[in-house]
Amino acid sequence: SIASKRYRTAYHFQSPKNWINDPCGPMYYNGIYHEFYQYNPGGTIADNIVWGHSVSTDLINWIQLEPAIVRDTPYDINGCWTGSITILPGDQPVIIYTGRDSKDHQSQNIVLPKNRSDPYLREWTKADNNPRILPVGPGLNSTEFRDPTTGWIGPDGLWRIAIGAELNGYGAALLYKSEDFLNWTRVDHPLYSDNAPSMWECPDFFAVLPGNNGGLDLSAAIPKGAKHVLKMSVDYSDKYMIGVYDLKRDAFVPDVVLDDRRLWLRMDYGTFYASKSFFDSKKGRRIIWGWSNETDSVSDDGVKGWAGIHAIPRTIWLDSDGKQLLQWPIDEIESLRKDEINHQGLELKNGDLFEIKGIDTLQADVEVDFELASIDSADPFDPSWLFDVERHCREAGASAKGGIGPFGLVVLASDNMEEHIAVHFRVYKSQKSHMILMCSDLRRSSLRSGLYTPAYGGFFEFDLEKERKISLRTLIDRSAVESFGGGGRVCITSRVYPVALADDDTVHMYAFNNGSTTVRVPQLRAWSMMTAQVNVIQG
Ligand code: DQQ
Repeated sequence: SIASKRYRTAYHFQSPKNWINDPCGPMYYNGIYHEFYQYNPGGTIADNIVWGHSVSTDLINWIQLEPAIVRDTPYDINGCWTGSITILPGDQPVIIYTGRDSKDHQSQNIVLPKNRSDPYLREWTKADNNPRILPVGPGLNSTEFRDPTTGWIGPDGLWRIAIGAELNGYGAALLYKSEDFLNWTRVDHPLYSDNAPSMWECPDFFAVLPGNNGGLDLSAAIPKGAKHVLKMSVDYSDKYMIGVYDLKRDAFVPDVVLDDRRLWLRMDYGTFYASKSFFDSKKGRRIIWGWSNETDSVSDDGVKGWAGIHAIPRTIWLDSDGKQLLQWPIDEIESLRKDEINHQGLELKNGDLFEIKGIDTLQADVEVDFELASIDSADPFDPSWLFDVERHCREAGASAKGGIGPFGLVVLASDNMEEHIAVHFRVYKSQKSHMILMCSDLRRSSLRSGLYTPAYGGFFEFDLEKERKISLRTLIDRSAVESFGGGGRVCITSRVYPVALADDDTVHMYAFNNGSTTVRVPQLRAWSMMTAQVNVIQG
């Protein structure tokens, strides 16, 4: 159908058809990037999952290969679920993934490339003596035991991995040790666990340096001053903690422990789940991939013939104050830019709507700085908003009149504005400094019904005395709108299905300000984005 073609993203990672979810085992090996992913080869629903496999030289254009791991043994007959890749000494890549048997019991299994001299590593072989790790031992639930991490070497020279689990009913990243990556023993305590009911899916554990966007390889020596990050997928979102890896206790110790999971930091405040990072030895950076689910209906997905994309790979690092992660689309994505437009010295007064013309509004990259002449009229911040930021985005919507803001972008807007998405900021004065609210409001994104259209939002702290400019970058790719606020402090991935887009009507893009304080835009740059070769079926 026409709709299926127009909603299909042009430069995000996806499969030509069928269902995909979690990224699994991203890796750079012998000059090639590999992306593996949860994939249903037979349909657009989450079922019959195998490991899809694609390769790339630039993380933008991809070639889809045959699935790397399929359901052909009793321990994974019900699904080859999420896992990771570790490159062992001697350049030996090894996959560890979760097999799900006919009774939904989960186990961890090892897979090796059949022929390491095949540049694409097309074929993979399951170890004979799988499963390697069974859900046995005190406190475990055999149906909530999955998603092993990339391995790292501990102080005793042994390999470690963490496995997502429910431990005595609480969310946990279990810790396992091994000498040879084949035989594993469970450490008597988890790497870290929650003190409230949950199951942690897809844990990710990695090291970062404050204020340094170079990445660290977890299997190499970790420099002094580095911090560790533990990410878990829980409550439909990817949350993380920053802390230290206490080598004596062999445990992760967060800098801040918050009992209420609503207050935990988030990788992304929109549709973004099951993310996984890897160390890119080609460019010395850490890259994170996340899954962005469709937010239309299951039957829409059937009509489209595909479901699920991966967010644009992002470089991820730690802010200089060590308090939160920053994320930014990998530089490679800029190679798709064309038709640059550039506006300087714009002034947005209360009620102004400035149309951004001259680029493809369906496939675009926009970078804009908002500069505040005065910060006196910022409304006071109420910390209770942090418990439900989406609710606050609904109340303090783009048309509300605040002291400073809302200001931002309106994208994928129909002629009469009946459909539009507002990505905007609002500035509040808090005790210490300023708190910036960033929203991606999807409530008017489509005239269609049956879509999930929340007003996503997150807060970040900002020193407005020091830096008067708040930056926004938004990548628009048909049904995906991915925004990065304050240099990557808050990221929001949104999925949208405007009727105007399906009908091939003209859609518009604007910068706007509805706050009482005038906002200057020292620079606004925007580009059309070319279509990448993403897993295109070779003719
Ligand atoms: N998806 C996988 C599981 C994982 C979940 C199954 C997270 O291994 O826990 O497709 O999205």
